[in-house]
Amino acid sequence: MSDLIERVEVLVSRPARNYVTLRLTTRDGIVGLGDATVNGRELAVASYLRDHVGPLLIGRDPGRIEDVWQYLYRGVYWRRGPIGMAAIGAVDVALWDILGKRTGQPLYALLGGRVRDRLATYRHALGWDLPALLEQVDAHREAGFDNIRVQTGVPGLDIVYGISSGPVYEPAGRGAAPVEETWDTDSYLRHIPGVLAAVREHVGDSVGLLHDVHHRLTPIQAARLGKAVEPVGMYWLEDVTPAEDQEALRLVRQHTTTPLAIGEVFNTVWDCQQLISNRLIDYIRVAVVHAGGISHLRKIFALAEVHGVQAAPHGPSDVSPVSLAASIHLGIATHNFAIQEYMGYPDLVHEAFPHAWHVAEGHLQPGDEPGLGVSIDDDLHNPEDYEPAYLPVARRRDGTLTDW
Ligand code: EZ4
Ligand code: CO
Repeated sequence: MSDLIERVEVLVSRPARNYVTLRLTTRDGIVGLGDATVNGRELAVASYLRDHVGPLLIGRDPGRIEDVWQYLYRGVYWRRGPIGMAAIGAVDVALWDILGKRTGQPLYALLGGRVRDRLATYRHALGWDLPALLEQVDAHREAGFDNIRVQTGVPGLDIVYGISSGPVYEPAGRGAAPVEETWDTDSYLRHIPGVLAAVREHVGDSVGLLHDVHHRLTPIQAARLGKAVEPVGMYWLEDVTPAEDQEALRLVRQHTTTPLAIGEVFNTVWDCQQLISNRLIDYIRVAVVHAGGISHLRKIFALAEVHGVQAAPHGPSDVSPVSLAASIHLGIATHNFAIQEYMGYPDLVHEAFPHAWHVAEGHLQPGDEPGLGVSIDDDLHNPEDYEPAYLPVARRRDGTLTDW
């Protein structure tokens, strides 16, 4: 049959930063793309795809999207985890892309059609001190964005998550080993409520303010922070405690009405089943690339919808324009989708993955090209460019390793 999968390619490349991209081609020449980038573990997922998944896809019907998902998930016996789920997610997205192109429909049309005219997004403002931070906040507001994530330096620390010396933040550092940062929770907790209050004072009431705590607090510290910032009226606090301890959020919840978001490191619905069904969070942050693709995210978001939890996927620069496209199509077609993070990309990334999705009036639009509406400029995906790059690690002042 002319529509079976004929070619499986895994591209490891570095257009400004490392990406792992899956390209499936059918016998009649339809191409589907998927993103399998796991920041700092790129070659592991590339091998998983090349050595173990690719050979199983050749000659398979790309229209059996759910069956392929179940085959790759249940058929492997060793389930879950970021590497396997990113690989399955890449295959799933590529199959949806093929279906869109075969039927001539943009992906959102196949996912049930638009439920909204435009998709809310938020941008990042970062500054070591308040004046630098407010400058970036103002720049985003002038560009038409109403929701802004604010991250800032902490007195006494030299490097802080989410901040860089230049205007563009890239979490992964090039080199053979992770950068080590020093972290001090007490200094952070003394400093951050005042910063968030000052930003609120500056922008007035109509701007959504978000802040990422990056898994660094104990439950009672997180509860204190949540209470302290209640007068600020935050859109959310993100990742206040280490993500694998689902019960931790119950304690936080009992103490504060500040909305809670978590989940960028989750890989399956089973990682957030309790959080969602017990209504311990307000926003679930799973990303298409890291939680099994469009098919699995739809299940997570459906469970969330039943329990009044909203979808708000992770969207840093290490989520490639391919996964971001998938997320935008899903967002425009999913009722309980609240907001899509959009950190932005260096220019070279936009050129390496020409895409129909775009920003219009401070919101995201999927565009109307068939499938994901993303292609690849092969000249900008050179395997020789790959360089090891790792996310940092953090230690407390006494040298103990802590969550980064
Ligand atoms: O640390 O993308 O909300 N965004 C984040 C990110 C993550 C990195 C991990 O690869 O927390 O910056
Ligand atoms: Co985050």
